[in-house]
Amino acid sequence: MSNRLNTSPNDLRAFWMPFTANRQFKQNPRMLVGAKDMHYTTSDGRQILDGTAGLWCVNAGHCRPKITEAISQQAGEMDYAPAFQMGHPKAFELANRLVDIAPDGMNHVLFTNSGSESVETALKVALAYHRVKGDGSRTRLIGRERGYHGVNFGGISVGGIVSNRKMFGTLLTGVDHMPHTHLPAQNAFTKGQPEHGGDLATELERIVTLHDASTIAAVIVEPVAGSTGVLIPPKGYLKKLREICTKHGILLIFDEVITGYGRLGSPFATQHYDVMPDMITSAKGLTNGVIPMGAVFVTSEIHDAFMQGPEHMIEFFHGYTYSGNPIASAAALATLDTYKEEGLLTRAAEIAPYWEEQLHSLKDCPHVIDIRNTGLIGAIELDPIAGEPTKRAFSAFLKAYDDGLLIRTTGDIIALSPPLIISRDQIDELFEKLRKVLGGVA
Ligand code: PXG
Repeated sequence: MSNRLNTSPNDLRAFWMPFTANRQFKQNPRMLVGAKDMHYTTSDGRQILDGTAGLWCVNAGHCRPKITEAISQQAGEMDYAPAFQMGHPKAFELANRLVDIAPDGMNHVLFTNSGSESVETALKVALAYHRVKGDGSRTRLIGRERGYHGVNFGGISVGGIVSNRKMFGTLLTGVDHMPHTHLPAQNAFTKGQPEHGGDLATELERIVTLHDASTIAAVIVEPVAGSTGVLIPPKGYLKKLREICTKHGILLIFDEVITGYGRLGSPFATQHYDVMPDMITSAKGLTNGVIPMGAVFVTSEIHDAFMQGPEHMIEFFHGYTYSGNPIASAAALATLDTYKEEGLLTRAAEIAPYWEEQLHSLKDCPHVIDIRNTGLIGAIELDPIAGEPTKRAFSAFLKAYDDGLLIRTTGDIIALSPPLIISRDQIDELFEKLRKVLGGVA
């Protein structure tokens, strides 16, 4: 006997979809069945221009041959190897290749399977680091309002998106939050880094004074906050955070799940903003989104602090069945090859001025109250419909999909983050379509 609610093969009820209005979706599903380079193909045979690199992850564009081949070859050669107390060459090769593109000083990598797991891993490394250094009273973690650090308990605790937190009880204890940096009254329509808000970093001093530095393990922020609707760091803000953390012996974690692997025109935002954290969390673009994988970068100082005690002992009691999985490692190596061959880790820097100009040309479209950008990221904030927040942006999303363009929305903000291979003509096409969409939404 089947447990199925209905035996038809295309029954949509069994799959409880993530971060989706399930009932609305299932009434009128948007099904993607193919993808190549800058486009998806829908089940009704239409081409959709990918304005979001899937979910900020398909940085080299879709179905790139080298990555596809590497996966299929690895699947035939060795499908899986135990991740604990055993190794396989590709995971080591990948860690070395990642350290090569990472900021100087980020010399060690822990592998995970997602951005959420990278965040949990980094938070745990931070707590354990202080403890192995004999500073075990440093247990507090500091995040930021509107921050997104995935959906696991550590991540939602330090995160600051209310709807992701409010259903789940008391979360981790000993967490505090800095204020977000969204200051539309002062910064609306800024190109690149806003002038106002850098001094908000000093709020961290206030939090340190309140709790005392001796209780604080780490501060985690996204260099550019993505999911909350693209908040670019105000001038001087990240440097100031770094100074305060250094002064008080607090670890600084940059969550680069979105900004990593070329999104801003440098391999990492850390290099783009020239501010060095103690750890970097990453995922998404690491494998071009093709296979789940994340990586956490740590400095030698952190790594070496654990490498003590009897040599037969496990130094850090943490890891996943799939940490450094062979097929994921093969996919990531081929992704890094593709990025290198096509200069994609720096391409956003070349195309960003054109992107910025075209994006800001939508300033006069109906309902637009702010536009912001950095690298190959853009956001268009719409005036919400009175009493019906999120509805206007969501109808723009539906209309864009009908018109052959994939965008993301969060609240009443449209977020754009196309694959880094996008051409100028495709940028023109994207904004022409979006102009039409904005002209048509109520
Ligand atoms: N940290 C950051 C900064 C992220 O943006 C995660 C952690 C979690 O990654 P995983 O792989 O566990 O989902 C993210 C994920 C969007 C959107 O459209 C953003 C994310 C995921 C899905 C959609 O804003 N970011």
